[in-house]
Amino acid sequence: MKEMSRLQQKRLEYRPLLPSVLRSLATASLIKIPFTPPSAAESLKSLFPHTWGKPPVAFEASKHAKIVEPFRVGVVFSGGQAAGGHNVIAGLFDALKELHPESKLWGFIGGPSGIIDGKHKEIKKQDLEHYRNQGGFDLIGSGRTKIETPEQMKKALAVCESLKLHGLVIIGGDDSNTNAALLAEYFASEKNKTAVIGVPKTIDGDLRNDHIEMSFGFDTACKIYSELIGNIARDALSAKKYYHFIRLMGRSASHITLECALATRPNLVLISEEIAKEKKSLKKIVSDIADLIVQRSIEKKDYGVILIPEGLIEFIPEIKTLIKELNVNLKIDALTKESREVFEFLPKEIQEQLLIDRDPHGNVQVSLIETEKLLSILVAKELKARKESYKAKFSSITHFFGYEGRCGMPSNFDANYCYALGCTAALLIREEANGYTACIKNLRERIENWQPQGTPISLMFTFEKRQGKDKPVIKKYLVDLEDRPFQLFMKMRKNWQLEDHYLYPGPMQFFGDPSITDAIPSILVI
Ligand code: FBP
Repeated sequence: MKEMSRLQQKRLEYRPLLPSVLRSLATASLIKIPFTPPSAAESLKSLFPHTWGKPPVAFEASKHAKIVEPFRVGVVFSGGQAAGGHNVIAGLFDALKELHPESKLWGFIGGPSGIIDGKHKEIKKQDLEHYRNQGGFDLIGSGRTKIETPEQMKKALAVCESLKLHGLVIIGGDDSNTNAALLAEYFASEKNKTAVIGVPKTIDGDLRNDHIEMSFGFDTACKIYSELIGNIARDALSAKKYYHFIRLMGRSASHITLECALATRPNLVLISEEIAKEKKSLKKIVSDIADLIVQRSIEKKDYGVILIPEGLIEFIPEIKTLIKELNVNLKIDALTKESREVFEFLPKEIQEQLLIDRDPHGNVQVSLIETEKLLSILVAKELKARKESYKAKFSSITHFFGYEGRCGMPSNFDANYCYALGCTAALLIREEANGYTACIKNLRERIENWQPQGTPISLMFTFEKRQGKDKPVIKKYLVDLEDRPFQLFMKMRKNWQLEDHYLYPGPMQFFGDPSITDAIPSILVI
């Protein structure tokens, strides 16, 4: 037996709560949901001739048990880790066994490249013994390879055929679910019977639409970051000498930052989507932060907490243009006059990050840019320039919270949600629902009322220009400035600036008062 902490052992005993319809899988029967085809229906029909036109489906308890043969299923993690992944596999495994005890499940190793290269292992009951309700993806690992090219699809097909798979479950974000739809279409065009099923995963919370209420992992990540932010706020309030600049993960959208802001009430919170809407320049952001620091100093408060979303840099108009230009040509000499000025305004270490850190396509790796350092350096400079009006000592500490939150033990919400997603994926395989994403609706309600559904992935598509071509994609859901969570934040934030209203959420709880242990993300509740 692997050594485990006491809490790990205790969590192994947790039995995820199930929506009532998933309590007897054999009798869960499929119902079709009427739908309105999206505006791009005609183009989608021609791109997905074999999989287009199917309706969303739901499951309801019936009196009749469906008799099935044993299932053979493959499962893969795609992309960044998110808490609860192992529970998707546990739910899938248990459901397949419940549907037929001789069913088998294989895990593809190291992400989608495991499918292409045929690297897999059978997952048995004892393999899951140490992984139920635990964080991480390490049972089978994950990766960022995409199954896109005709050669990759051909290889994936050959591997699925050799394993005689009835289903292939791809646990991933918007891009992975998009690729799942392309793979589903390819399999169908080759008359292969493997049903490709997506499962919505990403801590970023940007895989949300009319069909997907929330991606898994978001809740746990936000609870972990919020604990840390609360602890830092309390330290700031106690020591009264530091400004903490905290960057929070979330490649593009600011959902994590907004959720953590509502949970902890820092003094200042930047929301990328608002900055883009207001076309705020970097200089203006810096000067606004400096204004706040000066005002707080008058109140004898030379400390504070500032939250910065990871994606911010790409939402600042002039930096976006600079990055675009650097992606085309790495040379500073090739920059336009405006971008050159912006580049020169940046601190040396950020200039270096822009020039050195490149992804495999040669693009600037925006998520590696230390925006929290960028802002703290520029704010220090700005305050120095204001020495007539600002006499205090500005001391700052920078933090980046990212990997800390992706593999924590899943919250009760994520543990239950992921297990239900795994069971739903098994039901979709039983129904041969090729090209569907497993979804759970009514997440705001009591778990027994959660509604397992399947949505054709192509129904979530819109077209976006990618590398000059129109591509079907699942649109990333950014923070909606008109929506209630942002509106509520907007109403409260003024008070947080000068008065300190910090909240200390404390560590995530697994035992005790259900209003704490079973709390769901506030952006889902509001
Ligand atoms: P996914 O979209 O694959 O879920 O990953 C999201 C994320 O955690 C982002 O928040 C972050 O910017 C990125 O992954 C980090 O990627 P990597 O794990 O490759 O460093």
